[in-house]
Order: sequence, then structure tokens, then C-alpha cells
Amino acid sequence: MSGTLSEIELLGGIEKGLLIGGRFRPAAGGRTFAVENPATGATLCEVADGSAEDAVDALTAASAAQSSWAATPPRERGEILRRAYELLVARTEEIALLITLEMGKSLAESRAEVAYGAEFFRWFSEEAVRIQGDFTVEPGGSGRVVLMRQPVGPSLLITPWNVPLAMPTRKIGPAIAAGCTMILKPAEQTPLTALLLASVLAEAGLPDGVLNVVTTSDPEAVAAPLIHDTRLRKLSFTGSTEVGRKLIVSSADQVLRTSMELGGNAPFIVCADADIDAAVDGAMIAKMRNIGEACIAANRFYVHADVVEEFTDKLTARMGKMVVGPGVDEGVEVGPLIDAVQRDKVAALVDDAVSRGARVHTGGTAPSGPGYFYPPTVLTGVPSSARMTREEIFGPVAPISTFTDEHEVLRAANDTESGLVSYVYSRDIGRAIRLAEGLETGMVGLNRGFVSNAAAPFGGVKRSGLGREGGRLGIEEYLEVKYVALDVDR
Ligand code: TXE
Repeated sequence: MSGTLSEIELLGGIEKGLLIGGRFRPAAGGRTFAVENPATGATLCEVADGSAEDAVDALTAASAAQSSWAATPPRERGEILRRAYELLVARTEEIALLITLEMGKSLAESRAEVAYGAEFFRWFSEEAVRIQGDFTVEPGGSGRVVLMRQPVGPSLLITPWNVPLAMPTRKIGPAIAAGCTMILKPAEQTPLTALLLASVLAEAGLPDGVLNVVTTSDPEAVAAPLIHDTRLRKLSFTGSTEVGRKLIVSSADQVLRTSMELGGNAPFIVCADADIDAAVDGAMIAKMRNIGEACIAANRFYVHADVVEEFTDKLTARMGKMVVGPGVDEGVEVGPLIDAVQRDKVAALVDDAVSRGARVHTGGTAPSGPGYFYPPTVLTGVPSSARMTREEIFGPVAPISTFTDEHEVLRAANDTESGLVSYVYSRDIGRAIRLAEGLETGMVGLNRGFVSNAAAPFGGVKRSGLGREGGRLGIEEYLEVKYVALDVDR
């Protein structure tokens, strides 16, 4: 699969070193690690394997660049983002191919990720010039309060493999707009898209040292010394709840500001009065987008007993005929999962549900052969004791349960430690709003299977995270508020 000329040219043209202080260089120990194509299991290429020493060099470069970057006029920072947006859009085909090669999803989905990821640069290019302060007259006399917003400072951005372009742009966009320097540590499975993104930003005019990239096979070794270094001022993490919690604990050492986008366990509720065809369309997006490897993927379907048969039959028909295969192949809709660990996790969750009495309507067995494929799977009769009702499936599996009462479904939907997103399908506006108000999540998709948008503050409650990314609130994550108190009579 990685043998065609264009793929070889694409991989050959990518910088594979660490980006530190504006220069790509090998890791201090000279070590490299392999990047795998999940559709074949073959090695795509080797990239620099950064260590603690490299990480500290990257922070030194970021600290050195911080004050002049903070002093760069906001419009200039915005224009860099605007140019980077245009470059990303112009290079969509090449970047999409790279995403598909290292992450697995179909080319159509990768192109959509480029559009979505680039949008964060366009949005924050416009936000860069709207960082505003405040001036308040003290109510009791001659005192005045001048409020200013300033960049937090050097920020460590840790991103996952499932959305290798847009997770970095969702953090880098606001950090650039706010005037923060950065160290990006991409996931070990998908370092190439991050390296290409760094080259695009350099081409757009980002000054040396503002964005540093440390690829590594040992994330803990790279992150730990930075989190304990007083020069680091911010940690923004997207990944598993398990790692997020560990990072929050270690961030306590220097009371580091953190943003955490962690795992989800989204309920997808279909009421008896819903437009069932629209609900099935929404379910296809909420479940199958990104092969189900998304924190906002629908993880539990609750369908009213009156419509469950129609919904199950229609969803099974749609999911059952999806074309599974290598993402680079024409017509493929469902690529492989990222690696053997994720594929085996999905298979184990399905086996567990089946052993507890769940019925398989389509899928349910991983094919043999190379690549980490798992077929679109629909299950009914999944008991609440099944592991997949509590754990994030992160794969193309739709477990369907029934309900009859609005209060009952709200209780079931909220019976989880996660609180990222929920989906509601109903044509009764009162019921829809009642459910949206009662659902303990940071986002609700109402008659809509996709909630993400550069203009919206993405984020969760409960153990799904801290902070918001995107929208007006997204930039606040990279700003400190300071006020000057003064007296105009003295
Ligand atoms: O996540 P990890 P994994 C969920 C999803 C998935 C599960 C495991 O359920 O099945 O997590 O995936 C870096 N110090 N999500 O193992 O390990 C790592 O290098 C510092 C949901 O891939 O959390 C990568 O850059 N960094 C999620 C990032 O953390 C560490 C997206 C995510 O990897 C580290 C991905 C450490 N000790 C998985 N250990 C979402 N919210 O969308 C790992 N990392």
C-alpha cells in the first residue's frame, strides 16, 4: 500500500527530526522509531525518538522566544494563522493522504479533517485581534481597575492519534492568537502529520522557537521533566482519562494551568416522536465518523421501545453494507483501527457483551489477515453490566438498548463518570430541551450527529475534562488575566 510513487515522494519530503528553535534536528541520542501503516502493519518510515534532554531543549527554545512573540502585534499573529489556513487548504490532498497512511481513516474522512482542522486557524486568525481588556470605575470613589489579558506563556500540547491534524490545530490556533510559545508532543502513532503541520506554519512565517515539536516513543520521559520545570506555564492534553488524571496529579507540583479533553461515553437518545430516518443519518455520523475512534462517538444508544425495531433494522442495513478496507482504496468507508491494542480492546468489549446475552445484528468478528480492521457492528440486548456501557468503545460498535420513559432514559444516560457529549433526537421541542437541560454533558447534539465546530467551545464535564477548546472561550485557555488598581486622585 505504501509502494506507489506519490506515497514514497510524500513520505520522503517530510522532515523527520525534532523541531527545536526553528531547526529540524535528530534526537540527542540519535535514536529513531518506526511509524506504522495500520492498514498493512508495514513501516512507513522512521522519525526522531526524542528524550528528556530534547524536551528540555525545546522548552529552552520556547522560553527564549516567548517575550518577543508576546510583543508581536496581534494582527501579525493573525496573519500567520490566515496564511497557514490557506496553505493547509491548498495542500489538502497531500495532507489527507498522509493522515490516511499513518492513522487509517478513508481519504474522504481525511479530507474532511483537513477542512475541519484548517478552520481553527481561520477562526483564531480573526480572534487574535479581539483580545480585549476592561476598565472599571470603582463604585465607591476615585479608584480605577484596568484589566489586561496576557499570554500564559510556554505551553506543552499533548495530542492523540485519532485526529492527527485537527487536535494540534485546535490547540496551536488559540495559542498563536494569544501569543504563547509551544512544545507540541504528538502521539507516537501519528507524528508525521504533526511534522508536516509544523513545516506549513514555518512557511506561513511563524518565527523560530514559537512552535517546537518533540516526537517520541516514550511520552512520559518527554512530558515529565517539562511539567516539573517552572518555565512551563500551561499543559493542554487530549487523550485518555487515565493519562489525563496522572498528568493533573503531576501538574499539581507547580500548580500548572491545565486543559484536559478526555474520554467520553456519549448517550444517543432516540425518542418515539423522532424522525427515524434523520436519527439513523445522525447515528451514522455520531457512530461511524472516524471509524468510531472519537471521544464524541455515540457509545450507548437508547431508543424508545415503540421505534427500536425500525431504528435497529435501518441502522443495521446501513452499517452492514459499509465498505471496510485500507483508507487509500477507492470507495472504502471504514479504515482500520489504529493498532492491535485498540482492535483487541474493541473485540474484547464485543465478546464481553455477547457473553452477557447481547445479540449481534451485523459484524461482531474481526477478520483475519494484515491490518487492524474491525467491522461495523450492531448489538441489541446489551445488559447494563456489560463493560461497553461504562468504557469508551473507540470503535465501530453500536450497542442499542430500549427505554419507555423520559426520566428513566435520563437516569441511564447520566449513569456514567464521563460527561462529554450526548445526542437527542425528538420532534417535541419541550422534551428535547428538557433532556438537553438534564443531560450531564458539556455538549448536546439536538437532532444532529456532529457537534464539533471551530466556533463552538468543545469540552466536557465530570471526568471528561477541564476547560474548552474552540470558540471565544478557546482563547481564554491561553490567556492570564491581570489587573492594575490605581487611584486617579493621587
Ligand atoms: O491514549 P493515551 P491511547 C481513549 C480511547 C482509547 C484510549 C487509549 O478510549 O481507546 O484512550 O488510547 C500521550 N505522559 N482516547 O493509549 O495513552 C500519548 O503519547 C504524557 C480518547 O492512545 O492517553 C498521546 O500523545 N503523555 C482520546 C496522548 O497521550 C502521555 C483520544 C494520548 O494517548 C503519557 C485518544 C504520559 N504518561 C484516546 N502517556 C480523546 N479524548 O479523544 C501517554 N501519553
